[in-house]
Amino acid sequence: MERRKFFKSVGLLTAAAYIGPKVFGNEQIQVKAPGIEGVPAPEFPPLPFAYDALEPYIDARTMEIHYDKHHRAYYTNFMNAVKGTALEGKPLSEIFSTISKQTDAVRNNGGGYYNHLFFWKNLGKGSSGPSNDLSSAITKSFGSVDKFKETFNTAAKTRFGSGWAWLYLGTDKNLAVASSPNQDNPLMDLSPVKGTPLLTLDVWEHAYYLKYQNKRADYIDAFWNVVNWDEVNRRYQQALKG
Ligand code: MN3
Repeated sequence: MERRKFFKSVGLLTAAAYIGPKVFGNEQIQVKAPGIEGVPAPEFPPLPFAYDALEPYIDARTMEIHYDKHHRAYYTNFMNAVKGTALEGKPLSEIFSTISKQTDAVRNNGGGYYNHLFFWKNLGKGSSGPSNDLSSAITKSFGSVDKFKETFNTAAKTRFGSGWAWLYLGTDKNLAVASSPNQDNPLMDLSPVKGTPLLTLDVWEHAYYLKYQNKRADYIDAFWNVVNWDEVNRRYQQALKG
């Protein structure tokens, strides 16, 4: 089974369920559902592709440091921040819905843990593009798919300092684009933009500096070559039901 289809069939709702190991070609990886929509995984979840899978658009060295150092630190610090508290074992969506009452450690590291899990899953090569349903919704909200990309690019380019760009389904069931500072996201109660995230891009310098240095715009343009639209389409269908 092709890996993307495998992940799709596994779904994300069985948060801590152990599924692996599975062999994909020559590559053996431990597969666990990553807890994006459930409780935090008991172990740091695997990257769903090899470090060099997104070359040349996102280089292997950046992916390795980004996943194994930055993301892992958010995971570890988040797990330590909730250990022994009422938040331990709670679904991330529930924690985010009361994040204004939590510590900075929970907000920053919980956001960092979740946002990167979410980001990895919307990266990959070989998907064809938005589904007919998603294309129609994009056209309704932005005028066209190209205009949507321009809007998203502007949000990503103009986020001052560190943060994320998002396509999300708003509470009015319309698509919208926004950026968030630091490790905030549209699931957080204190976020000025609220909704169900569908696609994200990390615009922290650690996400692109080794290859692109100060040229954030070039990294943003390259990103469109490695969007896993199959995952974005799946999230859209799921968000409509939610
Ligand atoms: Mn990052």
